[in-house]
Amino acid sequence: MTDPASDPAPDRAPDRAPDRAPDPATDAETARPWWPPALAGVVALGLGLAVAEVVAGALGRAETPVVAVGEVFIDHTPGWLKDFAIQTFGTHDKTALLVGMGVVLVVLGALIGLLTARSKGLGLLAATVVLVVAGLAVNARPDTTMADLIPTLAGGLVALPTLSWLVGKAAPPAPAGPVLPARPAPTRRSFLTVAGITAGLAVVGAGLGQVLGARRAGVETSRDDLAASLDLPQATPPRGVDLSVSGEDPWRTPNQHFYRIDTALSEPLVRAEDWTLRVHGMVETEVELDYGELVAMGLENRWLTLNCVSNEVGGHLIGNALWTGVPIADVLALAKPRADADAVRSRSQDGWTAGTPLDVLTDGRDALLAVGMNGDPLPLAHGFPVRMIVPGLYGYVSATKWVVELEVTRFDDFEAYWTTRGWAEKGPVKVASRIDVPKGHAHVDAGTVAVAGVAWAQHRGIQGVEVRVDDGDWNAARLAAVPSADTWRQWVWEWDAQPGDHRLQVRATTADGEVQTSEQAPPVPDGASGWHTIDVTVG
Ligand SMILES: Nc1nc2c(c(=O)[nH]1)N[C@H]1C(S)=C(S)[C@@H](COP(=O)(O)O)O[C@H]1N2
Ligand SMILES: [Mo]
Repeated sequence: MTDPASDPAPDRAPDRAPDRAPDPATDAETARPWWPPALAGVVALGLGLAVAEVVAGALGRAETPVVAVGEVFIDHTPGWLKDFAIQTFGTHDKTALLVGMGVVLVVLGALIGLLTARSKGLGLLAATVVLVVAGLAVNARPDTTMADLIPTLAGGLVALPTLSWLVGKAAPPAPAGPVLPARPAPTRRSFLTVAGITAGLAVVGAGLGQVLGARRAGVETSRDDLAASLDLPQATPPRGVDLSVSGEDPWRTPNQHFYRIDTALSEPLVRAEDWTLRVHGMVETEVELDYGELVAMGLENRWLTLNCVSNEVGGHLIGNALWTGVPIADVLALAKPRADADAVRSRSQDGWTAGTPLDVLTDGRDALLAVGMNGDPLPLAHGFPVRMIVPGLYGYVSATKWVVELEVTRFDDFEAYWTTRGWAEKGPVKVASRIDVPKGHAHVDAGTVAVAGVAWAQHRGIQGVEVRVDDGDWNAARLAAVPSADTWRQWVWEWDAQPGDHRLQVRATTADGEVQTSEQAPPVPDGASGWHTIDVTVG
């Protein structure tokens, strides 16, 4: 394969059993297991990626090759695949993507290792192509500069020589001709080398954890300081909102149980001290606020229910919390939107955008730039330090997390993140209801059975919920109290359950008289509809 002079194999010839006739063909196969070069490729790639992570951590950059490729993948995922991922993995869709990327990386590393063993030139070329693709992915992310390429380059600078060296150890060049005996399999030495490298990798990985941890810790500290200084309220639910039917979700969703949906593979890490909000576009005066200035405008506390347009009928991509924040209308008023504007394009620190009707933000409803959630500063995953929350609109058109920019504009002049991917430009919440108790396909005892759940039509409110059994008459459920029209509302109906298989259905009516439609629609393009229906067995 390469220069035979570099092969020290002849020295080893005496090790060989003297009675065995040299057979280079079979020796080449038995003496060289396929896996050492493959493992070498995986280790080299892994080391390169680890180095990139560490360098990114040290530089305070979020765009590592893995994150960038993952995020580019997310941004280019067709709608149907995103829906499939959310349906299949729910809020674990990111874990699924990372596991999938891990598998692809292992296979890629192995293939590059094997290729390098066959031809060093081709192998290194393939590795370089991977590096360039990673660099292009980083470059494709919004707001990246040349400096964001440093982690990827550093990873490549380590991975390429490691690949060449490790594969050389794992698969030494073949003997030059049939007269030379094949050298014995270098399994022990290469194994030790690989093991050593892997151990080194583990150390690097631990270092990586430390560095990234430190950066995250800076943001966590910023958050802890605010927990002490912001004077957030106790998030005690008002009286009468919880019917406390066993098996039902609590009316107030604890932060750690609040669903999470976003396109960020690594949470944007923004310290409150570094945060600013720019309000610009079709305004009389551009405004820029820092965190202290925002909070000084006056904090309000509002119970608001947030849900995702991707939620299926009966789904759980919905939560209710006490949000603390400043009315968006107050901030917009500082900038004075021009009369011909009709939209606000909000932008997150990682470049995600939402388009919200300007009239919705200024019609007096409790649309907030929120800093607190259930009495705590916003959790990192829910948009620390500041996010938007607008009662009555799905999250994808209104609930921008890690928000840093409000651009007053016109719907005719832009498209927001999900609008370019087949979702509706406007996303008012559809009236919906869900049966939580009993569970679908449950077996329950005959007699009185509490059928219970929630209904929502944020900003319009729920005035009635009805349940029916086996296409029979509709029965009015008892409704819990609510502090405003902006939250979901619990309901319960006592069912005199007779033995047999039964079908339960629920529908809600809004305070302004709209009865929830039976017409089934999928989440795309503007939210699911239809009655939640479950089958239970009584006996
Ligand atoms: N920066 C950013 N904000 C975002 C998103 C996102 O991908 N990036 N997703 C939106 C969507 S689709 C929803 S449903 C809500 C979810 O908010 P949560 O994760 O706090 O529940 O956030 C919205 N805000
Ligand atoms: Mo969403």
